Amino acid sequence: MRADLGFPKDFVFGVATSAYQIEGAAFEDGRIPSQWDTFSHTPGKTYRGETGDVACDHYHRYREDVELIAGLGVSSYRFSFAWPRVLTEERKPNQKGLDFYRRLLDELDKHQIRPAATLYHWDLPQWLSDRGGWANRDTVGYFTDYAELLLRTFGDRIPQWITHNEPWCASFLSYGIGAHAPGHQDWREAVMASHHILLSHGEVVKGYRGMGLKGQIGITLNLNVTDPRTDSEADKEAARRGDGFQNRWFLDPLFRGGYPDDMREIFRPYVQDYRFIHPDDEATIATPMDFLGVNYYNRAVVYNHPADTFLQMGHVIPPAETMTAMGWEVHPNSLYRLLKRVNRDYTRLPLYITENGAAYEDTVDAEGRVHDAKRRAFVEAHLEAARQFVEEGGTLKGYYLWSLMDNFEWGFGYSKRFGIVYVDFDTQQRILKDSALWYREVARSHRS
Ligand code: IFM
Repeated sequence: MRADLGFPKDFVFGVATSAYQIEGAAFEDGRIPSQWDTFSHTPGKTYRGETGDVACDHYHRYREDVELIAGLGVSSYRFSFAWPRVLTEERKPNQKGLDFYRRLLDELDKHQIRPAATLYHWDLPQWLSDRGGWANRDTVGYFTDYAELLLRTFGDRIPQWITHNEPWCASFLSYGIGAHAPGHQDWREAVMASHHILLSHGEVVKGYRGMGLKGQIGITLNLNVTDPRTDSEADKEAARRGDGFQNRWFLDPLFRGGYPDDMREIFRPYVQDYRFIHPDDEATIATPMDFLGVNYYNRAVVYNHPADTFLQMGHVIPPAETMTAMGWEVHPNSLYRLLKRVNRDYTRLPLYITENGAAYEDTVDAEGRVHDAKRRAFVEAHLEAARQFVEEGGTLKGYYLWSLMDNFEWGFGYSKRFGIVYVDFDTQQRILKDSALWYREVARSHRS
């Protein structure tokens, strides 16, 4: 087995999770409801009505889980804080919730695992969702208060902070497409939400600087490569719209000081006017940060499709043999292309792949093993693409595999397994899949 993949010695290998997907204990120790509790408990919203009430029961099993992480030999762990766990509805700190994260950080310290913390991975407190959620500008202020509490409490012991995970999902998928909480289908709300999320990112970066903390702060975007189906001008234009929707709408304000004009025009019929973008907002969003987190799963191949009323764009369905269980095309070379593009067109800041991984149908065999050869091949090919990028002078500094363990995959409930550790959701038993055994070799030989 070729274990040392040849990354520079300071390259970070990690694993990633998020609070609502693994913690469970949804009603314990003062945690208040989030929009995902409400959404998952609403009939028809998630696969078989599954919820994150128990999930991986990580809230009670964090010690064992940190041991699992340590055993993998990775040097860093990316997790998210649950906003509804650490602040009450009266916006008072919830000590029991904070204590949980303190204990988690203690365990990570004990094993010398560097924490990378995401402030927001979609579990907006329900009471804020009731007031319009991210479509309401007031949420920006509530978010900065929440961030300040965590930065004051843990700022000196967490070296890497991610303000938001995947603003595209938290806005467009949640308020426009409606597949994620709060499940609205209103493009005005969606565009407003995207703006308020980015604005809140900028405000928190400013706050972080003001606190004089020594670590790094950035944001994680879910980016892709959008290819046209043919060389026709019409398909290329469709790909440009797809790219604007997925990538440029977020990258341009963060790194070029403003939203792209073509996308502003495309959204204009829905938003009516852009009065919700105040004069200084774009400057705030572009507040310099320390790194960019990139979540990469697949590329999109699109074509011009006038019947589609939103972007006049259709998606080509990839051949079945190239798909993961999510129906996403396996395309490692597009990770390389994406990183190249980010370095070339946007920034030479350090980049981290904050998520990459795959869902496949896993089964436990008679010996209690999970032979997930496809997942291992997926990760290996993507790491190879990443390594090529680094070798050519790219600014990539780390790779976080999504995910440490099988968990609540949002609308898909527990039906999609992304973990390198198998979770039996009846018994909460954890089993290292073959991909975990391989990743362990990679991480260990990198460290030694
Ligand atoms: O599980 C999600 C995660 O919460 C955000 N990024 C994509 C993953 C797989 O769908």
